[in-house]
Amino acid sequence: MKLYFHPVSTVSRPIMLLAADENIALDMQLVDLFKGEHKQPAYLAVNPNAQIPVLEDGDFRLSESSAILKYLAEKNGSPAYPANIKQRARVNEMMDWFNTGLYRDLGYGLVYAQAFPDAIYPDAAVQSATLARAQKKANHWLGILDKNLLGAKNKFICGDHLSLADYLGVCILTAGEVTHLKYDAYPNVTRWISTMKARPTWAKVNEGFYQYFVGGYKDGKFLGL
Ligand SMILES: N[C@@H](CCC(=O)N[C@@H](CS)C(=O)NCC(=O)O)C(=O)O
Repeated sequence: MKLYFHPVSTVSRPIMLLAADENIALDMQLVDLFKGEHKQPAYLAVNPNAQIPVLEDGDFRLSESSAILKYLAEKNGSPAYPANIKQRARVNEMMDWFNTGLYRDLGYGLVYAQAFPDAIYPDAAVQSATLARAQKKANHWLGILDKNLLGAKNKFICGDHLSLADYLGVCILTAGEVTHLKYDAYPNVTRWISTMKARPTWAKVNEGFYQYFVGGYKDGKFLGL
């Protein structure tokens, strides 16, 4: 199987973590986002959305990180995607929760809206009003993650066992490190991120993310939470 990816990509990293943890063999095909390779005709033929990740399994091609995670997990009989339909539905629920509300407001609304030049509104008043709105919503989601979803008891998002939702969620939250987000006000979130970062595969999988993405923004000044 081949994975079109980039090491800094928030939604490639969960797939790389799953593959590393479960020894899933992937032929890693780097698409150089920094050079605009994803917008060239050769890659548009693979994914007209001009986005990574994309998985190829023979002549079957799949985009969307959440769908790729589930496909790989099912194919591999992964314990991170339980077969029990209610447990599986809970994992699906949490993946959607991260990927829609929290990612939209925290990732796109607060982090990327400050980090990516083409996402910054030229009008300073518009920029600050949209950031303020995203900041408020991001805090709303983080409060729920901290108190209701993780709480003091849960080691992982769906309880005692690691699931696909942890891989996806932690990569979205750590994207916040690009604009220096601090989750100190959310102790259960902080604990859960530490648990995920302590996994043996974390450092190697995330090497490129810290070097090229987080490292590139270390001197910036950004609105936090
Ligand atoms: N919903 C898609 C989002 C994919 C996505 O946003 N990919 C980013 C990298 S993290 C990308 O390719 N960005 C390039 C661009 O949009 O120009 C997924 O989950 O796979």
